[in-house]
Amino acid sequence: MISKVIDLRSDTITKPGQAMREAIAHAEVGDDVFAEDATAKHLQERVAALLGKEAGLFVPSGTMGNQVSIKSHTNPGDEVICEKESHCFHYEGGGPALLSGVQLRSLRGKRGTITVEEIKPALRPADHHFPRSRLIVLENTHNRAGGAIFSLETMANIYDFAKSNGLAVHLDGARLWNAHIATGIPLSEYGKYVDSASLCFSKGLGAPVGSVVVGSRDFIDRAHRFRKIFGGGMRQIGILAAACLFALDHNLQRLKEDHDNAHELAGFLTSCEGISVDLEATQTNIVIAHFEKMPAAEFAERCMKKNLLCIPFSAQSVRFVTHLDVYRSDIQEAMNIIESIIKAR
Ligand code: TLP
Repeated sequence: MISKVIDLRSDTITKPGQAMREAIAHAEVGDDVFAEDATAKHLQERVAALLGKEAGLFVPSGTMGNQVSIKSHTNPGDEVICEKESHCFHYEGGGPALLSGVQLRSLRGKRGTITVEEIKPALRPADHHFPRSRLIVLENTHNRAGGAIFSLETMANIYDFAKSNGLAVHLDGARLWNAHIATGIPLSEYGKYVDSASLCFSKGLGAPVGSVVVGSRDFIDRAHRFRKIFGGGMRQIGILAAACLFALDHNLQRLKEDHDNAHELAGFLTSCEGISVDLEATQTNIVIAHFEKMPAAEFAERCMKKNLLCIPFSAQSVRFVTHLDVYRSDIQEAMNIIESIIKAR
C-alpha cells in the first residue's frame, strides 16, 4: 500500500475540493479590466469592509499585493522600513528596488515584531543627504518568525508614530486571517492601524489563487494603475474570486484546527532530543524547528524518503506548516516518522 504523502511544506499547497470547484464553475464573470466582473467586485468590497477600509483590489498573489502597495505609497529614492526577516525583504526577489526604486531599511526585530523604540532611530532626518523615510511595512502573522502574531497594541503605537512623522504603514497580512482566529481580534481592529493591507486567499484559506489589497479609495486607485503596469490586470477573474469568497465562508473558522495541529507538533518536537522550537512564537499554523545535531537539509531529505515533506529554512532549521489538507491523524503519523528518524541516527 502506498502511504499518503503528508505535505507540511506550506499552506500554499492545498488543492480546491469539490465544493470550491462548484463555486468556481457557477461564478458570474465579466472583464475585470473594464471593472465588469461582479464576483471580483463583491470580493473586493467584502474584504475592504472586513478591514474597515474604503476599497479593495484583487491581485494574483501576495507578492503583487505587497509590491503594488509599496509602489503606491512611495517615490523612487524613498526608504521603506521593515523587519529583517520579513517576506518583502527576503522572498520578493528585490522587488522594492526593481519595481519602486526604493531602498529597504531592515530592522532586527523580536519574533517578527519591531517597535517604535526601534523605528525611531531609523527615521531619516529631513536633510538632502538622506533618503526620505516614507513607509513602514509590518507582517502579521510573521512567516519566518514561526507564525508569530504582531500585537495590536504595538501596531497601534507604530501607526501613531508613523502618522506624526508623515509615514504610511502597509501590512503584509498574507496570514492576517490566522492572527484574527488565534486572538479573536476583529480584522477591522487590525485595519485601524494600517493605511493598506494585503491579505492572501491562497494560504490557510485554501483558494488556488488570489490576494486582496485594501486601503483608501485614492490609494486603491493608484494600486489599480500599478497592478495594470505590473501585468496583473486580468479579465474574467470571477472564477478566482468565487474560490476566495467560498474560502471566506467555509475555511476561515477552521483555521483553529491548523493552529491546534501546529501546537501538537511543536510540543512533540521540543520533547525530542536535539530539537528546539520557540513555543512562544508558535501561535498559529507555522512551526520552525531548530536542529542541534543534524543539518536541516539532511533531516528534510530523510523525512521525504518516508513521505513527510517539510522545508529546510536555514542550515539548522526546518519549517512545518499545517493547513486544511492535513488532519490530526497526519500529525500523529508525522510525529511517528520524526521519532523514527531521530532514533535511527
Ligand atoms: N510565502 C510563501 C513563500 O514565499 C515563503 C510560503 O510558503 O510561506 N507574505 C507572506 C508573509 C508570505 O508568507 C507569502 C508567501 C507572501 C507574502 C507572498 O505570497 P505569494 O506566494 O502569493 O506571492
